[in-house]
Amino acid sequence: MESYIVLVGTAGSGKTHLADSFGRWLESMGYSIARVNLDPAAEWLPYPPDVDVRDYVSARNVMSEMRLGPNGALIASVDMLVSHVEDLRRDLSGYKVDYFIVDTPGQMELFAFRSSGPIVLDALIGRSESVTVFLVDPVFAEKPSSLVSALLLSASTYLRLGKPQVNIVSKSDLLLPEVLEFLESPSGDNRLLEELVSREDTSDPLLLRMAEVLDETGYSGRLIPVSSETQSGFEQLYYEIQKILRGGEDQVE
Ligand SMILES: Nc1nc2c(ncn2[C@@H]2O[C@H](COP(=O)(O)OP(=O)(O)OP(=O)(O)O)[C@@H](O)[C@H]2O)c(=O)[nH]1
Ligand SMILES: [Mg+2]
Repeated sequence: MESYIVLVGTAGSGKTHLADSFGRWLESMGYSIARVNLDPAAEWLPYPPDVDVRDYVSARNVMSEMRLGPNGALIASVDMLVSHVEDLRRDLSGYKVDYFIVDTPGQMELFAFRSSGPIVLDALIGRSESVTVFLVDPVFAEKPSSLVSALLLSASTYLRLGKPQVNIVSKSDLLLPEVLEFLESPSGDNRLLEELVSREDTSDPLLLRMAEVLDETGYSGRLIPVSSETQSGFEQLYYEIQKILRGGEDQVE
């Protein structure tokens, strides 16, 4: 049965390039994939989407027809997608593939945090298995305090979408060596808190407590550095996806 890999992250975090590059990597490993563009505002995509919401709703048209700004048009477009769920399901059913890779809108707060985004996503996924891949932009990985904020956003996305989630730091080819080293280090008990205290002079009780909570819950423990440019980290990403979807079978060494 096919599985859905849903790419979510802040604007410009690299979702679209990951859909392209990770899709190509999966194909090179012998899996069949189809790419789904769920972004009604996408202007240009590096991959030809197999299923494309812009066949039904285009944010650009909504913007001029309804005289809305870009954010209002995206909100209206995602709302309008709800009435095209059956069309999209029919399009998806034309593909018998191992994985559907779903590229989502850049303004994630207008997608994941409003009601229609998760409704559309759930309707498309149906009873299939799915995993959310949350992309942390490398800009948010430079400082431990920024990483705390990024992981809280990830956790809040997880609570909104309600699907098992893998967290990655995208564009890892741009990461400073010390940041990469931290991400690749074995996860200790107080990993993020220790990094925060050793690298930043902070006594903000909320920040320290949040770092502690992320450590206690294990949420700070698995953050895979991944690059769509070099395809580095793809094996580990695939391994984590498999662990969720199939309980660890079919792993790439
Ligand atoms: N160096 C480097 N740049 C990347 C990588 N992935 C994406 N980028 C660049 O980051 C920018 C944003 O990438 P996109 O894939 O469009 O990001 P997105 O999350 O789909 O963006 P929106 O849909 O507009 O929110 C582009 O300039 C990409 O070339 C990567 O792995 N390495
Ligand atoms: Mg995109």
